Amino acid sequence: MKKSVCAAAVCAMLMLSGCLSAEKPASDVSEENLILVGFSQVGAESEWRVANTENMKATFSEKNGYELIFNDAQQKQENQIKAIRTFIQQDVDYIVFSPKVETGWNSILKEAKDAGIPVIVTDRYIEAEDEGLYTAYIGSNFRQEGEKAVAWLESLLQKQGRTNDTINIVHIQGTMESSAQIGRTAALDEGVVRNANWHIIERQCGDFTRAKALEVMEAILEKTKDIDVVYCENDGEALGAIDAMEKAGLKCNAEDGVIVISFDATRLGLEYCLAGKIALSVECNPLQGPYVHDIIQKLERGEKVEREKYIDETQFDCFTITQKMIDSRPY
Ligand code: GZL
Repeated sequence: MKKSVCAAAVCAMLMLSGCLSAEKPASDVSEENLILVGFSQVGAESEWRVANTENMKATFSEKNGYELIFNDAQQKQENQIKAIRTFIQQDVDYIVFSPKVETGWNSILKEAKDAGIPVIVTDRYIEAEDEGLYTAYIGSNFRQEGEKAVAWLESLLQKQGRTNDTINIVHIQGTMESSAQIGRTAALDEGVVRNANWHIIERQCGDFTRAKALEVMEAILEKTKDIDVVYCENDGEALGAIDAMEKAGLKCNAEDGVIVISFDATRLGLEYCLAGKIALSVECNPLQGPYVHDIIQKLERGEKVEREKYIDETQFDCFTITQKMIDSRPY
């Protein structure tokens, strides 16, 4: 069932203006066959998020058989809830959303379920009181991303003969209660339990933004510069922390400076990796549109879909990254 109200309106307007004859649709894909998708995006807080938005818009284009209604929630869960309710009133074919935080979705998802509209959760996941509230989840295994970062840090410190040295860690967290923050934080906490010489001397929220991370890092540097590692939960935060540390005269370098750990592996983050300022950036893949497209196409054919899909991801470090690798990156 295709409900492309806007497209039909465009069609009517074109007919009235004489630009379109009644017998032929304006484009190859006939308007009434467009799949109407409502997408609620968290915001535009990071390079990662921008790449994710661009990929979703490129995927759900008219030439691919879709009409996309896009909403930017400006980092507010209440805006996402309002947007999803509007999608329901517009009777879209599918609701897709990247949830800012894990909780608080049951009621609005019940409304979508009662309206018979399938919901696909992307990027971050949610706690739902029953499985029927969403059809599929596509995103990243954030705990695993964190475990990759902690394992790499353990190995680096071992190579440097520092397994018995006191390691002072500053931890800059992402948006609190988002699954990306929960998973990446849990992995670090586990690493601290495993390594008695690791001490988290400061833990602040950088909200996945460069500006906030700069602010919190400047405040931390007022208190101490005895820092061995800064564990940032995305590249934007890493850049902000590096800005602050360099302003305070600290060197960011895995061999003889502060070790900066990051996530996302955006092109900008990898350029800092190549410059040796970010020691490690664990990839978090924002190109999720094609995965959502596959799910919708399967649902359109009445086929069963995988309920959870984690996207394959890799990692990049300052010792092995090359310009060629960066140039080949799609985001
Ligand atoms: C992770 C995503 C996070 C990124 C940040 O899937 O939700 O949000 O790591 C982004 O860059 O702001």
